[in-house]
Amino acid sequence: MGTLDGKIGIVFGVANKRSIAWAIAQAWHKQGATLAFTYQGERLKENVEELAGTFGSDTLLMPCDVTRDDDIAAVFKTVGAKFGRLHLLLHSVAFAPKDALEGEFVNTTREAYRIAHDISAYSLVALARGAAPLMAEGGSIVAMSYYGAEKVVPHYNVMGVAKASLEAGTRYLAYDLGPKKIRVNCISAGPVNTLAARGISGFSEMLRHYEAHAPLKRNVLPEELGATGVFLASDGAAAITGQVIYVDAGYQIMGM
Ligand code: NAD
Ligand code: 0WE
Repeated sequence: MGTLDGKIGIVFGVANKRSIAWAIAQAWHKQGATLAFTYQGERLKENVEELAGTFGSDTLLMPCDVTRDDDIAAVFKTVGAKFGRLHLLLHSVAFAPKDALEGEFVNTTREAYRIAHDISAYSLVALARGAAPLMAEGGSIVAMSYYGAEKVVPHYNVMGVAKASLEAGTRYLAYDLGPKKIRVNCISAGPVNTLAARGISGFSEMLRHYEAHAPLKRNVLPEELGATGVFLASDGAAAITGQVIYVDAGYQIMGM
């Protein structure tokens, strides 16, 4: 007996076993959800195949570069053909060109700004629009955000501006899709050691900073993001939409 028995979901953003998307997918699966996965490109296909394969050899797996409208259309066409409906969608995708995360925000190029917003923020709108017609029984859309959306985190730069757009987009989508009983929320996670975090200089210092300053005096665990993902997907969260839920060991409440 799982909280998500009978639910069908799709997961965007698994790159490897450390991905936040994989932690949430595992938690959804444990609660009984049937899941489909997408991967960004051939480079990641094998990884995702191996992980998704642990849920059964007939797990639906599709390529999807979220900057490509035809990829997105093909994904929802295939989900529609295989399942005919959808209840859950996880957006766990972000990218900004490396240079934009190293120098000063004031030097962000038009192109880096465009790319960061296209991949990290606009994609939620495109995916929600593709999913909505399949969510005829209602649904839950969950996206991953970070504190740099609301306060300055040095070097997070254009990603912080893109996450602010993702969070505002979540509220406008929640308004549009609410009448269809589709909820849209963000999980704002504390730092987690993933592929996207690894390349960041000073990342281990950031983990130590959270340990020292967060009320819980520790970092967040991937399985705790999974548990919050299950809650937001479940009927327990039936009246929660348009929100940003902090899963950050309490760091966000601090003023100093
Ligand atoms: P990750 O590298 O495992 O996941 C990022 C994913 O984005 C990858 O699967 C990658 O393939 C995908 N992606 C990038 N460009 C894409 C494109 N054009 N089309 C399709 N997919 C694309 O790293 P992660 O830390 O698990 O990141 C997942 C989400 O969590 C991101 O939104 C990130 O901003 C957010 N987040 C991460 C942390 C952290 O500290 N790791 C904290 C808070 C929020
Ligand atoms: O959202 C993120 C990281 C997203 C990300 C990571 C990369 C690294 C490789 C987006 N684009 C790229 N581009 C690359 O070329 N996080 C919340 C993790 C993160 O990234 C930071 C952080 C934290 C936390 C960057 C600077 C400061 C803090």
